[in-house]
Amino acid sequence: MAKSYALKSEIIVYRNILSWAVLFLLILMSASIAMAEETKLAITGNIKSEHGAIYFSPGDMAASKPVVIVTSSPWTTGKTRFRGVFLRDILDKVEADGTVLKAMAKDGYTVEIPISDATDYDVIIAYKMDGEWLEEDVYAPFWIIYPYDTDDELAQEKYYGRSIWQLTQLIVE
Ligand SMILES: Nc1nc2c(c(=O)[nH]1)N[C@H]1C(S)=C(S)[C@@H](COP(=O)(O)O)O[C@H]1N2
Ligand SMILES: [Mo]
Repeated sequence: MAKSYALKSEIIVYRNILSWAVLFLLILMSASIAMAEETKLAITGNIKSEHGAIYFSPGDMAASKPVVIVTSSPWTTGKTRFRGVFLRDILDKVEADGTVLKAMAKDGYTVEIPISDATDYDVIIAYKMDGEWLEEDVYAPFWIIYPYDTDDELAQEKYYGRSIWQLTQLIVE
């Protein structure tokens, strides 16, 4: 009688350990799913879309024809390789119809970019820098980059200000 009681409580202890282990695994799994979820860029406003915003993850962008800009910039030392896609190609893809882009970043920064910049210059939406994906909470998911070195006109505050990093939203107006 006493023996079977001890056995029973031992089973309960094991069962408890097992349920804690399962719970721990579930927490671990949901944490890694949350980490794998990339921040995306939402394009809204005057675009062709049945259901509102069109979203692009860095992976989605990387599936399009890549463009590389090798340039110096106020934020990097020496020449940096930025990889991305032409802003004009993305605007074409979503059938953007307007004159200005209201760009917003994860850090709260906002700036207006004339759509004419996309055709006047080889502006890119960058997702990689020197071969690495842009870093989360620094520049990710996207960074608007102008070819500052190839056009003297671009190496000025006006265009640096439009070089928004942590870009998460573009509203076409
Ligand atoms: N997400 C984000 N992008 C940004 C900014 C910012 O604060 N946040 N500053 C802008 C401005 S006003 C300029 S001039 C350039 C350079 O900013 P810095 O001199 O602070 O590096 O980046 C632009 N892009
Ligand atoms: Mo600025």
